[in-house]
Amino acid sequence: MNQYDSCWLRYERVPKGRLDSYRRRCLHAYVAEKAPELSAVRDELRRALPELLGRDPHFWQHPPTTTDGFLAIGTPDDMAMIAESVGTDVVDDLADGGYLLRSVTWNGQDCLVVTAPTDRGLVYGTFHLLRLLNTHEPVDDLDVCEEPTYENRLLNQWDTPFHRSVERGYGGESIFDWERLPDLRPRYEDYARLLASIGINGIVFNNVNTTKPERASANAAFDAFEGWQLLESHRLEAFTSLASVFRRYGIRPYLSVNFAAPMLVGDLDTADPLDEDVRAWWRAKADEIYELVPDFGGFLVKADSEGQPGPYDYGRDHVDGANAIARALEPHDGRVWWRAFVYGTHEDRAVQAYDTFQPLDGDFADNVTVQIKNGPIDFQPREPVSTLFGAMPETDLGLELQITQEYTGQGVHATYHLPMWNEIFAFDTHADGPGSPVHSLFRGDGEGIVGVGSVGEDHSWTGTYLAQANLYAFGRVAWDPEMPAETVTEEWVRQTFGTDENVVDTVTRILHDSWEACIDYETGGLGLMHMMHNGEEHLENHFYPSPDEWPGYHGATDEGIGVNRTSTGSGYAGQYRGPVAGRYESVEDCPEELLLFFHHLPWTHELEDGTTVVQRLYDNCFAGVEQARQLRDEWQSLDGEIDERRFRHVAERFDEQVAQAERWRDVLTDYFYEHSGVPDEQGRVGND
Ligand code: BDP
Repeated sequence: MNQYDSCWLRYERVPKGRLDSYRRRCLHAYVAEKAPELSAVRDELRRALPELLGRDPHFWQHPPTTTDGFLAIGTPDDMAMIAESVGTDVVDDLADGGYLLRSVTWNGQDCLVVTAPTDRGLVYGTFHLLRLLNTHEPVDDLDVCEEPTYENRLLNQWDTPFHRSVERGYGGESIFDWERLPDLRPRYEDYARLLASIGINGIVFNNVNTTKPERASANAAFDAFEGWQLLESHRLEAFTSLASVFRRYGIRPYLSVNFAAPMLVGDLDTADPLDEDVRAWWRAKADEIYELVPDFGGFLVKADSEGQPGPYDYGRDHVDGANAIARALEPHDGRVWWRAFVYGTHEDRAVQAYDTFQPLDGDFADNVTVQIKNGPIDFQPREPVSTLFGAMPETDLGLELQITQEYTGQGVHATYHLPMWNEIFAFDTHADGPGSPVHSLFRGDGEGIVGVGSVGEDHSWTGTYLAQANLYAFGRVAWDPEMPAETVTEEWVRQTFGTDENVVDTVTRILHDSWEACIDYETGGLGLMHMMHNGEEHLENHFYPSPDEWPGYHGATDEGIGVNRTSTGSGYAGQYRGPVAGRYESVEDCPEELLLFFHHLPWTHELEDGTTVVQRLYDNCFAGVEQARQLRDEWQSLDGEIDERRFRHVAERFDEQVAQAERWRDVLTDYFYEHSGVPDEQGRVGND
């Protein structure tokens, strides 16, 4: 038995009602031979079917000649039965990753077919079928056709190699033991299974910070960024074993690299992207990697940001930097994911990414993707969407979301990110006129969705069991951003905690209400942000309230609060397309939940319903705590309905979350009172 949790891949005995139909179609199975992905499919069925069906299935070595029904998994080319019962054309038309599930009658017997044009699609199709069995859905009339919305669905693992730590990771130390490669741990395969089961098709194994930034040299939390070493030849050789684990699940391996690698790993005295020796170094390095790992996906680069080296060090720009590396990968079908998370000279950091990257539209090489965080600041509980979305039509773009809860309660709070992501995806950018939601972008070749990962050595993988839902939901939205939130969440709950309707409803409700609660007690709402402590200790950093530390982000003065990002302020609002810019520019039209992100307003400014800004902030802080208590009580109501281990673990974290929410409320409301001098109308603040 695993010493760690199975997350949503726990296979438990199916109840009687469904068992007959499942057994009829699945107790004989044939999985085509050939690709490594198909051996992974076979392994998964061997794990799952005996548990689900209470019987060992018979795996046929050849296409079955049985008179019983059977489960057939393969491409139409692999098996005549598949080609004849489903048809070759309909399968061939599917995108990479797409698949079909069908119940068919073959030789008078009830059978099931999982088919796809590619082996990766067969992996996804198998996991989809197992999800149906695991959640007791009917399969007698199955006709499922799925294709991923985005070509690239990538996980960014912020692990710091050789130190087993994970930057912004709250699930314990890293699961990856680089020192011991090529030796493998069972956990690697289980991680690959989890990722493949939700459609992830690429993983960047190491932190975007690949070297210790100068600025942080005295900061213990940033002690050891040495990911750049992964490009050393002996490390790359060891890396092949890890890559092969993920390959079986259709997941392409990637590495974060240091822009100065030609100097750090090689012995050049420059990393100038226009220098011929530098270009030759990257070419040789790429050739070496692809010789070892033919399906290598490419490099992720954080350049000229937070102490990481970059093209500016040589008077070059981001196009020069990205293209030089991309050219080396191009013959191998590799890609550079170049991050747009940069700082600059602007006092308002929100302005920077657009200002730096938008003018470069059209100049990046075909195999460069510019990877952009969802908002202009940094994974705050709520931000407006980045102004770069839809603003670089000639450039491949990637959307970066944070799965890990850096600013949303870390390994303690239940904060479900799916409602936030759905808000982002639904936002109308007006990039192509009205009706250009964020989810319609990132769909081209070379584009996609990226999630900053959350797993670690903890039994729960993610630090707290409920945070597994964020990883699950990320994979599902990266597959289909228009899937209703209830569908995604209920899928997760049913697989994770069972199909009891009360449990499903309660956990779903807890998750869906959790994000708004966090926004309220951590910010007061109205678009405020970044009032957290920036401590030395990893687990303190961005966890506790400390509104004094970064006044620039929320703009509190004795007169008012908020940051003027209109044309009379930093001008950030003007970076959006016309109608969006107009809405944000105007105090009257700006949506209330972002009001203070765009406007600096007097504390007593009246909102639409007549409440003053400061009163709304008080009210929200108190409401957030009430909501956190409510979430805790709802969880408590599940005592006895969920296994003791997970029940208690989450219950204890809810106790801490409530205490922490109260602390946030008290610190923030005191701070608002201190600056505004306006007491709370209900006598809760400033009336003593
Ligand atoms: C911030 C994190 C920091 C990351 C940085 C990044 O606090 O640890 O290195 O973003 O995205 O959110 O590069």
